[in-house]
Parts: sequence; structure tokens; C-alpha cells
Amino acid sequence: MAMDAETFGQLIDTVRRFVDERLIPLEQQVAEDDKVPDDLIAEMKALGLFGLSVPEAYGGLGLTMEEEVRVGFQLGRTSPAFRSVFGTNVGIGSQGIVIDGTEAQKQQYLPKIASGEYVTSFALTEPEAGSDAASVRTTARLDGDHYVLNGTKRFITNAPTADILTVMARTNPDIAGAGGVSAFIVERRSPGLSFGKPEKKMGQQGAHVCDVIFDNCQVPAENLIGGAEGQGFKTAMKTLDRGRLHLAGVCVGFAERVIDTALAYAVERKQFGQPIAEFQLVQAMLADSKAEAYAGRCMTLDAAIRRDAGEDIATEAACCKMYTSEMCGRVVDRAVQIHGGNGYIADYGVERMYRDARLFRIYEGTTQIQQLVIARNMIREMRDAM
Ligand code: COS
Repeated sequence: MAMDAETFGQLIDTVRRFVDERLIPLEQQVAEDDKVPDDLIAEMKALGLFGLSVPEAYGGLGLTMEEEVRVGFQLGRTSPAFRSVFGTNVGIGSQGIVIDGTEAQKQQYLPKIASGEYVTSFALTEPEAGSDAASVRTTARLDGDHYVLNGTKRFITNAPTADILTVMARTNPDIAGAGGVSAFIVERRSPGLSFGKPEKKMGQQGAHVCDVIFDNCQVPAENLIGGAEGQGFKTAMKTLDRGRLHLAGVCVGFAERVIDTALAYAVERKQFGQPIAEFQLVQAMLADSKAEAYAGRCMTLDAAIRRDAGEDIATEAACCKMYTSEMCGRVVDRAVQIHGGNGYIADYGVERMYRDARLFRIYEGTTQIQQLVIARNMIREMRDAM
């Protein structure tokens, strides 16, 4: 543990209260306005939420993976749009610099990321390169003391407000796959950088994604992450390993909130003269959801603790992301079913949760990509052992 148990307990209590008292009451408003209020963002900064995973030496809280996952359990209990405000700073937007950045890059950017002065994005996905991440077409050509980037990135979370972006681009056109990709820190004010219109989405209103367009965009050579070309794909993969565990924690928290909502409704709602919670078919749905959320909680904590101990958890992170996001989908589907007709009506909130949860199975690697990662690692390990 990076923090002593008492201090960490206080952090969890603070986040829990913030979620219960400040965020949950605003869920509907944020969904309708498609905007998280500025005063709430200021409170998130004051609580240190932007810097959960940034090392203390650079102004963050420096949480271990286990601690971060436990905070994720709390944050998951409300609309994912709230976590998105600082989620990229905690995860994919900052960790490329934390894991592989040079000392100068860390000193220049991490304190501003941790404080929330800078919002970050992670720009890997392209119109033609989503799951096949190694096939990025965005190019970066060295020209004197800067790189010139050309290409388009797609579905980039927080890009509409991002101050800096971690961008994966191909520095070596002769290497078609992962080895030709490098990672860059690109500042918003860079010449040649522009942004598309925020996309209309199925759910998670309040969180924004858009295209990022590089048109002879100039980036100083010292912003090549780690100072070495050809390492960008690995930086992205390591960043995603970590992000997938964080997201698994959020999925578990989300599922637990949904179960509470469904349980409260089932105990209250009467049909055939008694609460529907007394009916065994409803009980089966509640019980399956409870057991699956518990399984998700246990596996996510186990993988996080193992990562903190220095183990390679790429397989386990993929297992956690796959299981918890799919589990979340099942749990919220049952919750809609338990609510019956009311589950389809916006006033009850479950309808919004159903739409919000759908993205968990897609972003930061689809379920099918997690399956591929898990199976390939299993096969590789077996071959290595032979
Ligand atoms: N950590 C560190 N290094 C890793 C790694 C990881 N988790 N995963 C792969 N690598 C390394 C490999 O070891 C390999 O290194 P060498 O060339 O030195 O051997 C290199 O990276 C290339 O790996 P691989 O050959 O597995 O690359 P592929 O193109 O086959 O990767 C997958 C395929 C599916 C794994 C990859 O494209 C992927 O994860 N896609 C999903 C991306 C994603 O999640 N997108 C969502 C949007 S971003 S929010």
C-alpha cells in the first residue's frame, strides 16, 4: 500500500460521500445537459481525483493498483460520465508518461496532469485502426528539431477539452506493424492540430469524444515519449493493461449500484399481493447478479494485487476487463427486467444505466480483443514451456 491504511480509509470515505452526496443527485441533470458542471469539476480537482495514479513525487496521490481499483469500486457507483472527467488523467492519458516518459517529460507534464490543470487524452484509435492497434496510419516524420504528424484519430475521449494528448503515430513507414509506431505528447496549441465535432452517443452523456486531425502538425522532438522511436505500441499496450484493471473496478462498482437499485425496487414493488422480491424468479436474477458482481470484485482485486507485486498481468487484466464488462451488461439487463415496464421509462434511471453500461464492453479493447489477448498469451506460455 502506498498510503497507510487509515489515510486510505479516509480517502475511500471521502470518495464515497462525494459520489453519494454530490454526483448521484446530479446524474439526471448531467445526462440531460450533456455537461458536467464546472463547480463539480473544481471539487474533483480539490479532492485529488485527477492525480490518483500520478506518483507523489509529481504531485499525485500515487495510489497502488489495488488502491486505485478500490477507488474505482466507489466511482463506478455513479454515471460513468463523472469518472470520464478525470478518467483519462488517471489512466490512458497519463500512464504513457508515467510508465515510459523521460524524467524531463514527467517533470514537465505530470504535476499539471495530477492537479487537473491539464486534461489528457489517449489517441490510438483511427478510422481504419481500432482493434488492430498496430496498423496505425498516422505518420510522424522527423524534420530538424520537430516531428511532423499527419493523420486522423477517432473516438478520442476528452479530446474536445484536452490540453495534451498521448498520440501513437508511425515513425517508420518501412515497418508495417507494432515496431514502426512511436508515442508522442502533443499539446493542444500545436500548429496543424484540429478537432472534430463531439459525437452524438448512445449513452454516457456528459463525456465527450471527437476526431483529432493532424495536418502537418508540428511536435517538438523532445516530446517523443521515452526519447526512443518504435516503442509507442508497447507503451500503448502497457497503458491499456493498467487501464483495463481500472475499468474493471469501475464496472464492478457500477454493477453493485445497479443491484442495489434493482433490489430496492423489488422489495418495494408489489404484484399479486406481495413484493416482487418474494418471487423466486426475481430472486434468481438478484442472486445471479450478486454472485457475478462478487466474482468480478474478487478477480479484479487479485489481479491488481499481483500487478503491485510486480507480476505480468496482461492476461489477467484482459480477463478482468472482459468478465466485468460483460457481467455489468448482464446485471443491468436483469435490472431493467426486474423493473418491468418502468425499466424502459427514463424517469427510473435504469434505462440510462443500461445505455451507459453498453460502452464498457467496447472501449479500451472490445470483449473480442480481450479474448484474443487471453488466448494468445495462453498459447504462448504453453509453447514457451515446451
Ligand atoms: N505489454 C507490453 N508489451 C506488449 C504487450 C503488453 N501488454 N502486448 C504486446 N506487447 C508487445 C509484444 O511483446 C511485441 O513485442 P516484440 O515485437 O518485441 O515481440 C509487440 O508489443 C507487438 O505485440 P503483438 O505482436 O502481440 O501485436 P499485435 O499487433 O498482434 O497486437 C492486439 C494485437 C490485439 C493485442 C492489439 O492490437 C490490441 O490490444 N488491440 C486492441 C487495442 C485497444 O484496446 N483499442 C481500444 C482503443 S484504445 S482506448
